[in-house]
Formats: sequence, structure tokens, C-alpha cells
Amino acid sequence: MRQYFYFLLLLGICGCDSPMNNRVNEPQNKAQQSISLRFESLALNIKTVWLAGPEGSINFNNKLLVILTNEQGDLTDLPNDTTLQFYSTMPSMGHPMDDAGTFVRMAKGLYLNDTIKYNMPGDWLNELWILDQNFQTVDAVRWLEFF
Ligand SMILES: [Cu+2]
Repeated sequence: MRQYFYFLLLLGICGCDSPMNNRVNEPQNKAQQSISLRFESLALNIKTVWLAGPEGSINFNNKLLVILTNEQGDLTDLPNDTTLQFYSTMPSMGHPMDDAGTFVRMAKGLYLNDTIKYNMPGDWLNELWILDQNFQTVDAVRWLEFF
């Protein structure tokens, strides 16, 4: 009976400090080095890769590579007369990022933005837009990251 009591006590102590409990307390949207997304209306697959960052510091230059592929999985460029634009806001505080930077086409289907700056650490709702010549949104995706 006493052994059983100690067993329960031990179980209780371990339960309070178990890895499972820690996991629940962690943010659910941690920064990921790479995310797969999709521009639905254009049927373009997107893979984002952070080559530097993400870091929530005004002094850090984040670098985001965007890889575009078609339905066959082949690298493909943006549709004619469109541009790729990054944007991000902090939902919990209602303010935008510091610098959305500019995408440069490196090669077919490869677009690099190496001047992305966030003001502070926390939750960031990142967005990628495809814009036409009149800066109207042709397609867009959003994803939340915490860093
Ligand atoms: Cu903020």
C-alpha cells in the first residue's frame, strides 16, 4: 500500500514537469525555415525558405527565397506583367513591419528578397502578394509565424 502511494506521488511530480506540459505552453506557430503554400487562382505552388532569419530585430536583414513551381512541379516564373510583394503585420499589436523589401528574380522560378526587416519579436502574419501592373492583387497567401 505504501509502495502504491509513493508510486502515485512520483507520477504526480513527474506529471507536473513532463515534456507534454511544456509543449502545450509553447507558441503554436513557431518560425519555420521552409513552408509550402499555394497561389490557388494561379495554380502556382510556393515554397518559402528563410536564408537568414526570421528575426524580430530592426537591425537584422531577413532573407526570404520564394520558389515557384507549376502543377508538374517544374520551376516557373510569375505570370507576365505581375510582381511578387512581401508584407507582414503584427496582429496582436496592429502595426506593420519595418521594411517589406523587394523581390529580385534570381533564376527561373526563384525570387529573393534580402531586405526584410521586422520591428520587434513576436507574432507576425506574413503575406505574399502577386500584383498586376495597377498594383491590384491577383493572388495572395498568408501564414502566421512566431519568432
Ligand atoms: Cu508589435
